[in-house]
Amino acid sequence: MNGVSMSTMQLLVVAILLQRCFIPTFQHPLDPLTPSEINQVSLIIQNSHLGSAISSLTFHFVDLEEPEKVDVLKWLSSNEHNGSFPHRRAKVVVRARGETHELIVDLATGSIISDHVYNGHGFPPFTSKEFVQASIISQMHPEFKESILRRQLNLSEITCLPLTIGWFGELVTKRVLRVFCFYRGGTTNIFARPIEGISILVDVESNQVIKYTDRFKAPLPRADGTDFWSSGQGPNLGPSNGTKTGFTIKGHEVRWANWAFHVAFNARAGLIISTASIFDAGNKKWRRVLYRGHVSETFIPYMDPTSEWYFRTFMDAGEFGFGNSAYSLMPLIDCPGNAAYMDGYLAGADGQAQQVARVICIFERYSGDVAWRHTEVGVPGQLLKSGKTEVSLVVRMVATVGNYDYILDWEFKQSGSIKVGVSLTGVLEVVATWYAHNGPKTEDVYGTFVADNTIAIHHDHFLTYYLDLDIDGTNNSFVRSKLKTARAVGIEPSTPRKSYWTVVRETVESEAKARTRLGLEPAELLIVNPNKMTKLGNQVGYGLITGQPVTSLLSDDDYPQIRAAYTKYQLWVTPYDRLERWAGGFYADRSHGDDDLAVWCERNRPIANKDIVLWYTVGFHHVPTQEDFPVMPTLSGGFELRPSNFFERNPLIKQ
Ligand SMILES: *[C@@H]1O[C@H](CO)[C@@H](O)[C@H](O)[C@H]1NC(C)=O
Ligand SMILES: *[C@@H]1O[C@H](CO)[C@@H](O)[C@H](O)[C@H]1NC(C)=O
Ligand SMILES: *[C@@H]1O[C@H](CO)[C@@H](O)[C@H](O)[C@H]1NC(C)=O
Ligand SMILES: *[C@@H]1O[C@H](CO)[C@@H](O)[C@H](O)[C@H]1NC(C)=O
Ligand SMILES: [Cu+2]
Repeated sequence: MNGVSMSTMQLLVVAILLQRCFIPTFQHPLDPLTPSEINQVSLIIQNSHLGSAISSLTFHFVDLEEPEKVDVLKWLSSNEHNGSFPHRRAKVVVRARGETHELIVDLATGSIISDHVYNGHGFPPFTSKEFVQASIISQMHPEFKESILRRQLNLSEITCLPLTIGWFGELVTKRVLRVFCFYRGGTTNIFARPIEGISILVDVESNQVIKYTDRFKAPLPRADGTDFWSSGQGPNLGPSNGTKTGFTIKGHEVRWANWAFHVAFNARAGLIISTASIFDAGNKKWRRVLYRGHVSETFIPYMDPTSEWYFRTFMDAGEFGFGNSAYSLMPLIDCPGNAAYMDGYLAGADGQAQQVARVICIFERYSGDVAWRHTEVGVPGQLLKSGKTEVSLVVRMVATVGNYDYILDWEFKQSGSIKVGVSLTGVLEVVATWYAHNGPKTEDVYGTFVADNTIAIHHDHFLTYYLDLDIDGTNNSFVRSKLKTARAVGIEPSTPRKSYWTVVRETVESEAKARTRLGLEPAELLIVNPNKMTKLGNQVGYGLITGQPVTSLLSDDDYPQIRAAYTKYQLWVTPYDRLERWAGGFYADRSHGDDDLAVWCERNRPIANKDIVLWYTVGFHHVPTQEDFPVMPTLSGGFELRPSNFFERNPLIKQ
């Protein structure tokens, strides 16, 4: 080989290596931390004074410390993005020597710029290592082994699951998990076969069983008929690989049709949509719509008040993490053949970056629906028909928190609408009972018989969304337009009508007045830019089209309700505060409800012509049915953000 071909060869090798070693880097101020940034953060903390107690240093939360909104907007609007790039900092929560440290780490200087010990109520999310440990400790506990042998069950067929326990007025709270066990014995649907009566309390800090109870025995539900795995739903049964994609993804930025937005992923919220803008073909301008949107908190209270169940009042996003609970999507089942995928990165308990491949998918949806249509019969001699088929862009993630799967969709439409979808599927939490099936004597059960000796417990799902809308700019107002019945009096010439309805617009001045219980009276809920009008003199805005008006039915003095007080209203509006993002408070595990949306709102801050945030809760009261067993067909809900006098006319009609 001569010298020239050697160097060509070397170039080739370098090119291949570069491709293999491709490391994602950030290019947008809201890009999630890259794996190398996560590892850098971990190293900085390990090397600090906190690292000296290395055996007890655990990482509970590692995320981008959000730059100031003004800095992000300045950078985005600077020509060619040549302004100064907002700082790259990480917000980190670690536990060390029994204390919770909140740290801000600056990545440019490689230093910890603040270290604050959190002494308030509640704890950071558990690490997956802690969940695994709690389960192992329980299964090795001698009294547990005895209980299993007494029940004549095989110890190798047990799966134990640790559950968060909420707060019920205790003065001193510890980081503990309550562990419950299930029997596989011929099924993969572990949730279908609870071993009743046994409850194990594990202290997560000392790694010990601190309370063991074996209160009673109940029949073990049958294994047959519970499996959903064997029904052969392997991959590749979906529709064939279809259409070419009409969108582009550059880093985390997505462009499609008239939309441009940013997609991020973190441990707590999972999927995050940021800086969504729409191109207005009418005036050839990009216009801002949504600064940030994501799931903020969830609340899933079960309605069995007995001692093995009363505490099951989960706040999944804060206690477990929706991003922590996200797994790689299944092509052609979770997302269609024309989907593109994005990977996500999380920090493990040791602070090291872990990849979740294909955690988010993005695809064009050809729903078969009609975007608009009309048949005109009024033009003499002609039958005019026209319309447009609906094609939208969907961004999707799935969080599997234990038994339940939440399919989270953000659907962008060319009409300017953003539809947010939540679909529930997965496996129900059931209790085993002596009753074989429903009958006159079974009035004391707290759910629905879904199989022999098996009751699926009543419960709710509340998913509260954080929606920082910035309609055509940062300062917005919340307008509640009530539809009021008016009497048809004083109209000349007189009318035979007695009544009609009219719209009474009210700009809501303060956050306490903005709290809304839907469904009591008809109202239009609008976020407007009070400083912008259409040419026709209407205030530019977006409407919130809500789903089912579901609020929590628990009494206000019930502990879980105190922790999730915000679920008494579906809608809240607060002034933007960078620190107010998690509706149930950042420290959700064992929280006392003293740092949540309802408490922030007590300050009753002004919200008119301010940077404001909408909090909307998608709720489901779930009375289980037999069809939900052994695995539940999806049940969907959601809401829509729809332009309201935002455009001068229907943006689907080319001008
Ligand atoms: C960015 O570019 C614009 C023109 O393209 C220039 O006027 C401005 O000074 C630049 N800003 C910086 C910070 O370089
Ligand atoms: C217990 O379960 C294990 C694993 O499934 C199996 O190998 C073993 O034979 C079982 N033992 C008994 C006594 O059935
Ligand atoms: C779909 O087809 C294209 C072109 O035939 C191919 O490049 C792509 O890998 C296929 N995708 C999947 C998910 O099979
Ligand atoms: C936007 O709101 C801020 C305070 O929240 C205020 O200082 C500013 O004047 C407002 N801007 C406009 C254009 O009204
Ligand atoms: Cu449910």
